[in-house]
Amino acid sequence: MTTKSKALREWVEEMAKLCKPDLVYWCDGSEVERQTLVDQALKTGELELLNQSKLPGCVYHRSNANDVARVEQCTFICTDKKEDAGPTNNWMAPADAYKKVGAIFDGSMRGRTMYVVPFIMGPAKSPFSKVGVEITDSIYVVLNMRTMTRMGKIALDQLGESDNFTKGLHGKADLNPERRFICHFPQDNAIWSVGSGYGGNALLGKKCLSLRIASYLGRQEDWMAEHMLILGIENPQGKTSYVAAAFPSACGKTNLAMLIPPKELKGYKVWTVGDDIAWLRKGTDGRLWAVNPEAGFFGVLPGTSHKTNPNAMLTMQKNTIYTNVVKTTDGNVWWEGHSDPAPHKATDWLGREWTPSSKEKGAHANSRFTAPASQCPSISPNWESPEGVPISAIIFGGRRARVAPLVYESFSWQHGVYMGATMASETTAAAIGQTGVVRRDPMAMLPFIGYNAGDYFAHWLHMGKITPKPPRIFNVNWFRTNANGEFMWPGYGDNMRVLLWILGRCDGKVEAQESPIGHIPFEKDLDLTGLNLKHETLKELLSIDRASWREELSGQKEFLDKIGPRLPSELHQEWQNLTHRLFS
Ligand code: OXD
Ligand code: MN
Repeated sequence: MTTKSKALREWVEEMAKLCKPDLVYWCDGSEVERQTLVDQALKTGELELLNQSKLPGCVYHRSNANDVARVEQCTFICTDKKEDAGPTNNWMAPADAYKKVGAIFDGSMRGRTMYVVPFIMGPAKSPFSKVGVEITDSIYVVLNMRTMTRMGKIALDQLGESDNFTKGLHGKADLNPERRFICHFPQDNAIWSVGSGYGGNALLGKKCLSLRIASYLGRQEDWMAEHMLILGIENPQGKTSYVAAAFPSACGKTNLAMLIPPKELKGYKVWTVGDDIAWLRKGTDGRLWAVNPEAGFFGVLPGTSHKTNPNAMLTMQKNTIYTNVVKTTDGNVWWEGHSDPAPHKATDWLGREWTPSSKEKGAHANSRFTAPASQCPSISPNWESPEGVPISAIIFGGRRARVAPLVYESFSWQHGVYMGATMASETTAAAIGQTGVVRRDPMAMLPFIGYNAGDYFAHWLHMGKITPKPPRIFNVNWFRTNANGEFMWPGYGDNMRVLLWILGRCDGKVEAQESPIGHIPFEKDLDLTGLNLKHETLKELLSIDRASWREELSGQKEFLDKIGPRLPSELHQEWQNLTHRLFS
């Protein structure tokens, strides 16, 4: 394969000089190439073959035990000035980072092949899309990138002679957590990631490019890169409206993106556009349009079943990479929360013998599937539309036991930005051992904002000003509990009922009641047909507990103060307005 881009050729040569691989291989994205790479990885044990009659085209990968999640403590934004990275990011000066990480890359690919992986984030030829090139020494990474992006020749064709591409260098080196760095150089449009093979750290198209670097580029170019799913809701008359939604991890984003409406809501259908990332820009009609820059799903497995997410289960029946799950003796896969009963005898994610009576869980809590989006039964016919899909509503959400009602709508774009900026989620017992710890996660972007968070909020305000018909902004909470700590809302497919209220608001068809925190539904306006929900429960789900909100106010203030001098004054103003409304 050859590239017409001189800048790309020179950069690859330079990186090869640094990493000193035995061989440099340019990926074309073909099927023959995929097969060759899989065969090689099977030989070295980097991959294992699964049962091809049950799971055609599927392979299995075990991570190094110390390398199973994103590592925020090793993730850096490297800008000339520390203030440009802001208070929510780790910072290193670019020269220091290149020196420190360069020393680890130096000679790290001796005895290995260096794969050059050109890729497009966004549909080919879309005005939204961006070309990146990832250099890596991991076949697992190449194969994941092949599913998660438009990879190979198609990307070189799109790049042509241009030098406008994100330069991503990735190497496993010795997988030593002490020598693990995920560095972003927004001013150079570059990423250096070393010492990890885990998806979020190593698939540079995903969080590194499509969120951290893209958020920086979006600010310069008047668009937004957000940690949001995108879905379409088709009504019985055949009209489809789209929403984008941001939730912190462990709040069911992939499930919502692939929702199947309850049977009582006849004639409605949900179409999946994306489950993790949205790029949004103003369309010629003055609305905000969104694309999903990814081409696949990299989803969490534990808890995924035919009950919780049938579409995800069907998506991953073929051509899927399974990472860190239980592998059965007949080459099948299983994880905690799977629809099938646990296998009698299997190996766990660490390769140890595992039975249902084993003390430890068989699948890692962050075990994953990588599957092509095109295989999802609910994939939207417009998911690769170059102009994207028009967004009617932006939805923020988190896991809040008491504070947030089931759904409420902001008074304005500015108030909606405040709602997003002060978003939070409470930790679950399973994750941390202590329940109810509130973690602020603005727009679910805390680990992904590629620059100063104060400037990021200002950019949100700016986008509202330049977009004549911006989406309405909502907040949802599927996780409200009653006095006994039990969830009050059934969640999953029934979340559709809340989405329909949201669309009713967007279409101007539904009235709402004003409360101190925003517009909340009149009980009669939520379609609860077929749902056995007591009237008192619904009332409580929609209620606002002023005492908890007053406490919440101080948590919000504390967080805003941490953002420092670049926090837009509008957000201080919104805090004051909210305080005033809650105390009046
Ligand atoms: C995440 C993910 O960590 O999508 O948010 O993997
Ligand atoms: Mn995510």
